[in-house]
Amino acid sequence: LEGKPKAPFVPRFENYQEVYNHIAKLLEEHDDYDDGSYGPVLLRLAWHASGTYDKETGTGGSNGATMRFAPEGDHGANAGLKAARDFLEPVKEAFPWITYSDLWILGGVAAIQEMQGPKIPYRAGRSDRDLSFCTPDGRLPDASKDHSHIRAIFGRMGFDDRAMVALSGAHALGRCHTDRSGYSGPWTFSPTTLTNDYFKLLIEEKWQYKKWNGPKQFEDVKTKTLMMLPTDMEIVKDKSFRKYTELYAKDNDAFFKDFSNAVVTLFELGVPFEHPEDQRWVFKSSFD
Ligand code: CCH
Repeated sequence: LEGKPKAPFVPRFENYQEVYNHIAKLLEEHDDYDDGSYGPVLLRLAWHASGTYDKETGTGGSNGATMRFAPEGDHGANAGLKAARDFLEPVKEAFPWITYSDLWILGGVAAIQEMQGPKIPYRAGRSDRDLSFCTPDGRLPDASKDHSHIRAIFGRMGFDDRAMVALSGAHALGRCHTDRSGYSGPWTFSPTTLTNDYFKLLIEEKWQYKKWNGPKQFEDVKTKTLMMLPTDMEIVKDKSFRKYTELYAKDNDAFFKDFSNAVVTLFELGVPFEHPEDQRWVFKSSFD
Protein backbone atom coordinates (compact mmCIF):
# COMPACT_ATOMS: atom_id res chain seq x y z
CA LEU A 1 0.00 0.00 0.00
CA GLU A 2 1.11 3.51 -0.76
CA GLY A 3 1.65 5.82 2.18
CA LYS A 4 -0.19 9.08 2.48
CA PRO A 5 1.17 11.66 0.04
CA LYS A 6 3.61 13.99 1.76
CA ALA A 7 2.13 17.38 2.58
CA PRO A 8 3.93 20.11 0.61
CA PHE A 9 6.47 22.07 2.65
CA VAL A 10 5.01 25.45 3.55
CA PRO A 11 7.71 27.56 5.23
CA ARG A 12 6.64 29.43 8.36
CA PHE A 13 8.06 32.14 10.57
CA GLU A 14 10.49 29.68 12.23
CA ASN A 15 11.92 28.69 8.86
CA TYR A 16 12.56 32.31 7.85
CA GLN A 17 14.09 32.97 11.28
CA GLU A 18 16.52 30.12 10.52
CA VAL A 19 17.48 31.83 7.27
CA TYR A 20 17.93 35.09 9.18
CA ASN A 21 20.17 33.32 11.71
CA HIS A 22 22.24 31.82 8.90
CA ILE A 23 22.76 35.23 7.30
CA ALA A 24 23.68 36.72 10.71
CA LYS A 25 26.24 33.96 11.25
CA LEU A 26 27.80 34.51 7.80
CA LEU A 27 27.95 38.27 8.48
CA GLU A 28 29.92 37.59 11.63
CA GLU A 29 32.23 35.03 9.98
CA HIS A 30 33.08 37.13 6.93
CA ASP A 31 34.47 40.14 8.75
CA ASP A 32 37.34 40.54 6.29
CA TYR A 33 35.32 42.59 3.77
CA ASP A 34 35.51 46.40 3.44
CA ASP A 35 35.11 47.97 6.92
CA GLY A 36 34.52 44.57 8.51
CA SER A 37 31.04 43.70 7.28
CA TYR A 38 29.00 42.72 4.25
CA GLY A 39 26.04 44.42 5.99
CA PRO A 40 26.15 47.70 4.02
CA VAL A 41 26.37 46.06 0.60
CA LEU A 42 23.56 43.62 1.55
CA LEU A 43 21.36 46.60 2.42
CA ARG A 44 22.26 48.26 -0.86
CA LEU A 45 21.24 45.11 -2.77
CA ALA A 46 17.82 45.05 -1.06
CA TRP A 47 17.36 48.77 -1.77
CA HIS A 48 18.34 48.55 -5.44
CA ALA A 49 16.09 45.52 -5.91
CA SER A 50 13.18 47.54 -4.46
CA GLY A 51 13.95 51.06 -5.67
CA THR A 52 13.10 50.36 -9.32
CA TYR A 53 9.39 50.53 -8.47
CA ASP A 54 7.14 52.78 -10.51
CA LYS A 55 3.74 53.40 -8.94
CA GLU A 56 2.13 54.48 -12.25
CA THR A 57 2.80 51.23 -14.09
CA GLY A 58 3.23 48.96 -11.06
CA THR A 59 6.49 47.70 -12.57
CA GLY A 60 9.79 47.10 -10.78
CA GLY A 61 10.28 46.53 -7.08
CA SER A 62 11.65 43.59 -5.14
CA ASN A 63 9.24 41.02 -6.58
CA GLY A 64 11.19 39.12 -9.22
CA ALA A 65 14.87 39.53 -8.30
CA THR A 66 15.46 40.53 -11.90
CA MET A 67 18.90 41.96 -11.06
CA ARG A 68 20.09 38.34 -11.48
CA PHE A 69 19.92 38.93 -15.23
CA ALA A 70 22.37 40.81 -17.42
CA PRO A 71 20.37 43.81 -18.50
CA GLU A 72 19.56 44.92 -14.94
CA GLY A 73 22.65 43.52 -13.20
CA ASP A 74 24.76 45.56 -15.62
CA HIS A 75 23.03 48.87 -14.92
CA GLY A 76 25.71 51.31 -13.73
CA ALA A 77 23.90 51.87 -10.42
CA ASN A 78 24.17 48.14 -9.63
CA ALA A 79 27.96 47.95 -10.02
CA GLY A 80 29.48 45.97 -7.17
CA LEU A 81 26.23 44.38 -5.98
CA LYS A 82 27.45 41.03 -7.24
CA ALA A 83 29.43 40.87 -3.98
CA ALA A 84 26.12 40.87 -2.08
CA ARG A 85 24.40 38.42 -4.42
CA ASP A 86 27.37 36.04 -4.17
CA PHE A 87 27.38 36.37 -0.37
CA LEU A 88 23.77 35.15 -0.30
CA GLU A 89 24.26 32.28 -2.76
CA PRO A 90 25.27 29.69 -0.10
CA VAL A 91 22.19 30.74 1.89
CA LYS A 92 20.00 29.98 -1.13
CA GLU A 93 21.74 26.58 -1.41
CA ALA A 94 21.12 25.82 2.28
CA PHE A 95 17.45 26.89 2.07
CA PRO A 96 16.40 26.15 -1.53
CA TRP A 97 12.71 26.79 -0.76
CA ILE A 98 13.23 30.56 -0.33
CA THR A 99 12.94 32.71 -3.47
CA TYR A 100 15.84 34.99 -4.40
CA SER A 101 13.42 37.91 -4.13
CA ASP A 102 12.48 37.08 -0.53
CA LEU A 103 16.10 36.21 0.32
CA TRP A 104 17.58 39.51 -0.91
CA ILE A 105 15.07 41.45 1.17
CA LEU A 106 15.64 39.23 4.19
CA GLY A 107 19.35 39.98 3.68
CA GLY A 108 18.57 43.69 3.92
CA VAL A 109 16.48 43.17 7.06
CA ALA A 110 19.22 41.08 8.71
CA ALA A 111 21.87 43.62 7.71
CA ILE A 112 19.99 46.52 9.34
CA GLN A 113 19.17 44.61 12.51
CA GLU A 114 22.65 43.07 12.87
CA MET A 115 24.22 46.53 12.43
CA GLN A 116 22.20 47.60 15.48
CA GLY A 117 19.46 49.35 13.57
CA PRO A 118 15.74 49.17 14.34
CA LYS A 119 13.59 46.10 13.81
CA ILE A 120 12.35 45.82 10.22
CA PRO A 121 9.07 43.86 10.16
CA TYR A 122 9.00 41.48 7.19
CA ARG A 123 6.55 39.69 4.94
CA ALA A 124 7.47 36.78 2.66
CA GLY A 125 5.71 36.07 -0.60
CA ARG A 126 7.87 37.44 -3.41
CA SER A 127 8.33 35.23 -6.44
CA ASP A 128 11.24 35.14 -8.87
CA ARG A 129 10.50 36.29 -12.38
CA ASP A 130 12.33 36.01 -15.68
CA LEU A 131 14.41 38.58 -17.49
CA SER A 132 11.45 40.03 -19.36
CA PHE A 133 10.62 41.75 -16.05
CA CYS A 134 13.96 43.62 -15.90
CA THR A 135 13.37 47.33 -15.47
CA PRO A 136 14.85 49.94 -17.83
CA ASP A 137 18.06 51.69 -16.75
CA GLY A 138 17.73 55.04 -15.00
CA ARG A 139 15.18 54.27 -12.29
CA LEU A 140 17.68 54.52 -9.39
CA PRO A 141 18.99 57.88 -8.17
CA ASP A 142 21.99 59.62 -9.71
CA ALA A 143 24.26 61.01 -6.98
CA SER A 144 25.40 63.97 -9.06
CA LYS A 145 21.90 65.50 -9.22
CA ASP A 146 19.86 67.90 -7.06
CA HIS A 147 16.67 67.94 -4.97
CA SER A 148 14.34 67.88 -7.98
CA HIS A 149 15.89 64.59 -9.13
CA ILE A 150 15.62 63.10 -5.62
CA ARG A 151 11.93 64.08 -5.49
CA ALA A 152 11.28 62.73 -8.98
CA ILE A 153 12.92 59.35 -8.27
CA PHE A 154 11.47 58.77 -4.80
CA GLY A 155 8.15 60.39 -5.71
CA ARG A 156 7.84 57.82 -8.50
CA MET A 157 8.01 55.15 -5.75
CA GLY A 158 5.39 57.05 -3.72
CA PHE A 159 7.55 58.57 -0.95
CA ASP A 160 7.19 62.03 0.63
CA ASP A 161 9.99 64.40 1.74
CA ARG A 162 10.10 63.02 5.27
CA ALA A 163 10.54 59.41 4.09
CA MET A 164 13.17 60.50 1.54
CA VAL A 165 15.28 62.06 4.30
CA ALA A 166 14.74 59.10 6.65
CA LEU A 167 15.84 56.64 3.95
CA SER A 168 18.95 58.71 3.20
CA GLY A 169 20.10 57.93 6.75
CA ALA A 170 21.18 54.53 5.42
CA HIS A 171 24.33 56.37 4.33
CA ALA A 172 25.49 56.15 7.94
CA LEU A 173 26.51 52.72 6.65
CA GLY A 174 29.10 51.59 4.17
CA ARG A 175 31.22 53.52 1.75
CA CYS A 176 31.69 54.55 -1.85
CA HIS A 177 34.11 52.58 -4.03
CA THR A 178 35.95 54.21 -6.94
CA ASP A 179 35.66 50.99 -8.97
CA ARG A 180 31.86 50.88 -8.49
CA SER A 181 30.32 54.36 -8.46
CA GLY A 182 33.48 56.41 -9.01
CA TYR A 183 32.99 58.11 -5.63
CA SER A 184 35.26 57.42 -2.68
CA GLY A 185 35.05 56.98 1.07
CA PRO A 186 32.64 56.47 3.99
CA TRP A 187 30.02 58.94 5.27
CA THR A 188 30.62 58.29 8.97
CA PHE A 189 33.28 57.06 11.40
CA SER A 190 31.23 53.93 12.21
CA PRO A 191 30.17 52.55 8.81
CA THR A 192 29.06 49.18 10.17
CA THR A 193 26.72 50.49 12.89
CA LEU A 194 23.45 52.23 12.09
CA THR A 195 23.24 55.57 13.93
CA ASN A 196 21.96 59.06 13.16
CA ASP A 197 25.57 60.22 12.70
CA TYR A 198 25.01 60.89 9.00
CA PHE A 199 22.52 63.63 9.91
CA LYS A 200 24.66 64.97 12.76
CA LEU A 201 27.70 65.21 10.50
CA LEU A 202 25.71 66.91 7.74
CA ILE A 203 24.54 69.57 10.19
CA GLU A 204 27.58 69.95 12.44
CA GLU A 205 30.58 69.60 10.14
CA LYS A 206 31.88 71.99 7.50
CA TRP A 207 32.00 70.42 4.04
CA GLN A 208 34.09 71.43 1.05
CA TYR A 209 34.65 70.12 -2.47
CA LYS A 210 37.20 67.34 -2.55
CA LYS A 211 40.10 68.25 -4.83
CA TRP A 212 40.69 65.24 -7.00
CA ASN A 213 40.22 63.85 -10.49
CA GLY A 214 37.06 61.92 -9.59
CA PRO A 215 33.44 63.04 -9.74
CA LYS A 216 32.29 66.07 -7.72
CA GLN A 217 31.96 65.07 -4.05
CA PHE A 218 32.41 66.69 -0.65
CA GLU A 219 34.85 66.06 2.21
CA ASP A 220 34.74 67.22 5.83
CA VAL A 221 37.06 70.16 6.39
CA LYS A 222 38.31 68.88 9.75
CA THR A 223 39.58 65.36 8.94
CA LYS A 224 39.16 65.06 5.14
CA THR A 225 38.33 61.38 5.72
CA LEU A 226 34.54 61.50 5.40
CA MET A 227 32.50 62.13 2.28
CA MET A 228 29.12 63.37 1.11
CA LEU A 229 27.59 62.99 -2.34
CA PRO A 230 25.98 65.99 -4.07
CA THR A 231 22.58 64.36 -3.35
CA ASP A 232 23.49 64.04 0.36
CA MET A 233 24.19 67.79 0.54
CA GLU A 234 20.70 68.47 -0.86
CA ILE A 235 19.09 67.21 2.33
CA VAL A 236 20.67 70.09 4.26
CA LYS A 237 20.40 72.68 1.49
CA ASP A 238 16.72 72.17 0.62
CA LYS A 239 14.50 73.83 3.24
CA SER A 240 11.83 71.15 3.42
CA PHE A 241 14.39 68.33 3.54
CA ARG A 242 16.45 70.22 6.12
CA LYS A 243 13.80 70.26 8.81
CA TYR A 244 13.80 66.45 8.88
CA THR A 245 17.60 66.33 8.76
CA GLU A 246 17.63 68.57 11.86
CA LEU A 247 15.01 66.41 13.57
CA TYR A 248 16.93 63.17 12.97
CA ALA A 249 20.26 64.77 13.97
CA LYS A 250 18.72 65.56 17.36
CA ASP A 251 16.52 62.52 17.84
CA ASN A 252 17.83 59.03 17.03
CA ASP A 253 14.54 57.42 18.13
CA ALA A 254 12.60 59.52 15.63
CA PHE A 255 15.10 58.51 12.95
CA PHE A 256 14.87 54.80 13.78
CA LYS A 257 11.06 54.88 13.81
CA ASP A 258 10.74 56.73 10.48
CA PHE A 259 13.59 54.76 8.90
CA SER A 260 12.00 51.43 9.84
CA ASN A 261 8.59 52.48 8.48
CA ALA A 262 10.04 53.80 5.24
CA VAL A 263 12.23 50.72 4.71
CA VAL A 264 9.28 48.37 5.30
CA THR A 265 7.35 50.29 2.64
CA LEU A 266 10.34 50.32 0.27
CA PHE A 267 10.93 46.57 0.59
CA GLU A 268 7.26 45.82 -0.15
CA LEU A 269 6.72 48.09 -3.17
CA GLY A 270 4.88 46.27 -5.94
CA VAL A 271 4.70 42.92 -4.12
CA PRO A 272 1.33 41.12 -4.21
CA PHE A 273 1.35 39.63 -0.70
CA GLU A 274 -1.09 37.03 0.55
CA HIS A 275 -0.35 37.91 4.17
CA PRO A 276 -2.04 41.04 5.51
CA GLU A 277 0.01 44.00 6.77
CA ASP A 278 -0.83 43.28 10.40
CA GLN A 279 0.83 39.86 10.14
CA ARG A 280 4.40 40.95 9.50
CA TRP A 281 7.18 38.98 11.19
CA VAL A 282 9.81 40.51 13.48
CA PHE A 283 13.02 38.50 13.56
CA LYS A 284 15.14 38.03 16.64
CA SER A 285 18.59 39.54 16.19
CA SER A 286 21.71 37.56 17.09
CA PHE A 287 22.17 39.77 20.17
CA ASP A 288 18.50 39.85 21.37
FE1 CCH B 1 23.02 54.86 -1.39
N1 CCH B 1 24.74 55.04 -2.48
N2 CCH B 1 22.14 56.29 -2.52
N3 CCH B 1 21.27 54.55 -0.43
N4 CCH B 1 23.86 53.33 -0.38
C1 CCH B 1 25.90 54.35 -2.29
C2 CCH B 1 26.15 53.43 -1.31
C3 CCH B 1 25.19 52.98 -0.39
C4 CCH B 1 22.73 57.01 -3.51
C5 CCH B 1 23.99 56.78 -4.07
C6 CCH B 1 24.91 55.88 -3.55
C7 CCH B 1 20.10 55.23 -0.62
C8 CCH B 1 19.96 56.38 -1.41
C9 CCH B 1 20.91 56.84 -2.29
C10 CCH B 1 23.26 52.61 0.63
C11 CCH B 1 21.92 52.62 0.96
C12 CCH B 1 20.99 53.51 0.43
C13 CCH B 1 26.85 54.74 -3.28
C14 CCH B 1 28.25 54.19 -3.40
C15 CCH B 1 26.24 55.70 -4.05
C16 CCH B 1 26.86 56.45 -5.22
C17 CCH B 1 28.27 52.86 -4.16
C18 CCH B 1 29.66 52.29 -4.24
O1 CCH B 1 30.54 52.98 -4.79
O2 CCH B 1 29.86 51.15 -3.77
C19 CCH B 1 21.84 58.07 -3.95
C20 CCH B 1 22.13 59.06 -5.04
C21 CCH B 1 20.72 57.97 -3.18
C22 CCH B 1 19.50 58.84 -3.15
O3 CCH B 1 19.44 59.89 -3.74
C23 CCH B 1 19.04 54.59 0.10
C24 CCH B 1 17.57 55.05 0.09
C25 CCH B 1 19.59 53.51 0.75
C26 CCH B 1 18.93 52.47 1.63
C27 CCH B 1 17.82 52.67 2.30
C28 CCH B 1 24.25 51.79 1.31
C29 CCH B 1 24.02 50.90 2.52
C30 CCH B 1 25.47 52.04 0.66
C31 CCH B 1 26.84 51.45 1.02
C32 CCH B 1 27.15 50.25 0.15
C33 CCH B 1 28.51 49.66 0.44
O4 CCH B 1 28.92 48.82 -0.37
O5 CCH B 1 29.16 50.00 1.42
